[in-house]
This record gives sequence, C-alpha cells and structure tokens, in this order.
Amino acid sequence: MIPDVHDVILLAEEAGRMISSGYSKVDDKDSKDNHVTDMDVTIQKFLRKELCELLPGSSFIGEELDQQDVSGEYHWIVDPIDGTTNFIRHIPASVTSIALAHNDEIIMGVVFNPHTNEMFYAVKGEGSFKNGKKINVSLKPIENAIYATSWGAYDKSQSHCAFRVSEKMYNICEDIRRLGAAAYELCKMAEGSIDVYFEPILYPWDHAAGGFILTEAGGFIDGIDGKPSLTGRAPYIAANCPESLEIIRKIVKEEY
Ligand code: LIP
Repeated sequence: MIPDVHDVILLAEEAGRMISSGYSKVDDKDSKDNHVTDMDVTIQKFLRKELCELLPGSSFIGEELDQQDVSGEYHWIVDPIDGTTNFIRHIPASVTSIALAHNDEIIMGVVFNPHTNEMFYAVKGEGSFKNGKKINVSLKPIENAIYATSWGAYDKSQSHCAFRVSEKMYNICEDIRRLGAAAYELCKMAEGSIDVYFEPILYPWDHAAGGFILTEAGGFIDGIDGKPSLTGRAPYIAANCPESLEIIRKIVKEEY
C-alpha cells in the first residue's frame, strides 16, 4: 500500500533537523563548482533506508552515491539537500526533496526547507499544500511575472544560451530571481511567488518532487523536446499558465 504522506513528512522533518546541524566536510564532484558535504551523504543513507522500509519492494534514486535503481513498480527519487552550495554558504535556501514514482508517473512529493520551516507536499489528484494550507500558482500574466532561472553552474557549456534567455525574459517580465535550489523554486512557483522558470540542466532528483507539487497546484512543466523524464538530465521549463509556458518555451527554443 502507498505510504501516508504524513509519514514521509516526518522523515523530511528529520532530514531538516540533520541539515540544521550543519556539516563538517565538503568535497568537489564532477566539477570544481559542484559540491557534496558529508551531510548530503548521511541524509541520503537515512532516507534510503527509511523510505524503502515504508514501502517494501520500492527502489531508490538519489543524487549522491550513484544510487540509481528504478527496478520494480515504485521508486523514490530523492535529493537529500537540494541547494548544497546555499547550505555550505549558510544561505537559507536548501531543502530536502522526496518524490514517489509509480512506474513513470510521480504520485507524491514532499519538499522541506528547514531554515524557513516551509513544508510543501502533494499527493496525486489532491492538490498541493504548504504547512497544511492549500496553495495555488499565481494568475499573473508574463508582463508581471517573476522569472527564476540558473545558468547551469555545474556545466557552463550551456550558460551562454541561458544568459540570452535571461536577457529576453528580463525585458518581458517584471524581474529575475535565482534562489539556487530548484526544488524550492518550483515550490515557490506552486504557492504563487514565482511565475516562470527555466534551468538549462536539471536531474530528476532536482525536479521530481517540486515539479509534481507545482502541477498539483495548477502549474505547467515541459522540456525542449517533450516532457522532462525521470531519468537523465535535461532542460526544464515551467510556468503558472499555458500562455507563459508557450512564451518561455519559444524563447528557449530560439536560443538552443
Ligand atoms: C542544484 C539545484 C540548482 C541548480 C543546480 C543543481 P544541488 O542542486 O537545485 O538550482 O541550478 O543545477 O541541480 O546540486 O544543490 O543538489
């Protein structure tokens, strides 16, 4: 049976307490700009054990430790700390992101920011919630939109395109934000604080839970060539309404 979302929330809260206790070691990953702390690894090990116990037979994909098992009907997709650079630099935007997929479809998402005590969650067909209150995307048209993005810090080969997209969007929208944690940015879209979004490179653990919470809150997601998959890295586009989605998708396509 599918676990109760409140049991997953309890695990996210425990992960949050671990984030709040800090870290003692930082290593570089595939580039000098991409880091992992001992706490990313500790939280992932904890969540893998607890989540797989919560749903016997489920498999697990996590950002760290090359854990990428999608065998079986159900699998968890986890980023123990999304926004690791923020975490290292004491910028209060690092979250734990947990999604549950049934085959190729997300059916549950939980994202917790322990610095601000924001608990976002959604279960398929039931809408999205923040700290127990239902949330929805904004109704803002693109000319009043806040656009959030990144320029692909871990692989700067795509950065020039993303900067050109930013310039075009800056001229159309109200302003730009870069929070540095994709899962958190997608949840801030779900509650209407951000309206349009593009990242040149995202992995499933960055977007699975946040993107699901966004769509359950009425938002829209896409990629350049079809919907972002739950395996592999790809560009990621999101908006509060179909009209803005079409505009950002067109601009991204022009620049890639
Ligand atoms: C990061 C994101 C960030 C994005 C990076 C990366 P990490 O996750 O949340 O917003 O721009 O590409 O995926 O590495 O901190 O877990």
